[in-house]
Amino acid sequence: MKITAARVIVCAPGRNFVTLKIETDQGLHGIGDATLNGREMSVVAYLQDHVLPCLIGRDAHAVEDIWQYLYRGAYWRRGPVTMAAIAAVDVALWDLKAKAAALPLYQLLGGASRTRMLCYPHASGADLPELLERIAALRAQGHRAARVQCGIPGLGAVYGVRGGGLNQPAGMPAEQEWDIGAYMRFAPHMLAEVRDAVGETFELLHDTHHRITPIDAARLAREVEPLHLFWLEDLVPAENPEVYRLIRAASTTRLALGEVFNTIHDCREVIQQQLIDFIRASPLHAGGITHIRRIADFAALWQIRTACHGAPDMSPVTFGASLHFDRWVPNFGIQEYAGHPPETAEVFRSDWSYDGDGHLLSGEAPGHGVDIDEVAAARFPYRRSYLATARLADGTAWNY
Ligand code: KDG
Ligand code: MG
Repeated sequence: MKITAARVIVCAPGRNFVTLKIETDQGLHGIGDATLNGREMSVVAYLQDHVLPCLIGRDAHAVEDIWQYLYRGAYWRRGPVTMAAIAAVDVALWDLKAKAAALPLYQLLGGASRTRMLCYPHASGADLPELLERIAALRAQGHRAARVQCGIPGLGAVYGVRGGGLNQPAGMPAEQEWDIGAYMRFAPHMLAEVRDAVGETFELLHDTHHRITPIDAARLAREVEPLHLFWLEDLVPAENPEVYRLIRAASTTRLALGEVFNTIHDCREVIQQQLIDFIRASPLHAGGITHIRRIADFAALWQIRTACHGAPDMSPVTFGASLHFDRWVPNFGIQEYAGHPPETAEVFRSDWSYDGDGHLLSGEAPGHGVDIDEVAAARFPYRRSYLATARLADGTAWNY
């Protein structure tokens, strides 16, 4: 099965998505996602200018060899742009291989390890009553877990709360004020109130989005320990993984990390030193199915579980591919299920489903089960947009 054509489709049905479509001489096509939120066009250029010309004429079944060729052959390894581009090719080729075999992708990975996948949607509120209402609505839909984020008294828009600044269209990136002290005073109280309202059996997750310091992170993890959270995510950036030792030593609150990791090398130290409990690497930003399998197997040695990043800024293609990975991976933990804007479904057709009981089903169609309608995609042209940015009250640039 030879690759005859490969092209990039950029569209914005609700938000920007970059999709790679690979066609073959067998009349089959495969789809991959190359969306890098706020930096979309850099991956488009990487693919169009440097990767796609090297794909034409290659054997589409040679998934591993093409991965190695793109990774080693570039000389300049790793990084979000490179790895998202390689991921798009890899996921499209796995899609093709599974379609050629007329099997759902999880069967090619080794078959199902489970029938359904525990998932967590997002719940947020400008204040606690609104957050509790939102959690109640999710519970009414059968959900058993939720990521809970809340507006912080004294601060304006914050990460994770609806209207909190994700992807401002065009113009300059929005700037939001951040205050570690205000967060540290409010977060333990907010999480305690939520735990009190939902009881012990509903799973609570919370994302700090890299915004506090190691010692504050250690304190937060210790203070919320009695609440038995499913996890605290991204307490501090992990460019220097050593800082997680301090947090780990302070408490037994479970920790999740890794949505911004690109390769197994980013994950190595936090896994090998047992500094986390869940690895958030996804088949988009960490080099496709071929590479996250390696990360998951490595994590399994330390009994660390997977939790694929499933934010709205990753296309339904990544979500479909993640669910097939989740269906197979022995050390599965949970799948993020943040959903997409309604227009997204006009462009992408997906065969996964929600079972009404807190779990996702991966679907049985050949491939990863997601396809793009290019005519519909053309109705939603790309618009430059950014994540918001954060500054402390004195003007210091901070982590968004
Ligand atoms: O582009 C950034 C988002 O993917 C990120 O903010 C989402 O932290 C996130 C999460 O846990 O879904
Ligand atoms: Mg996160």
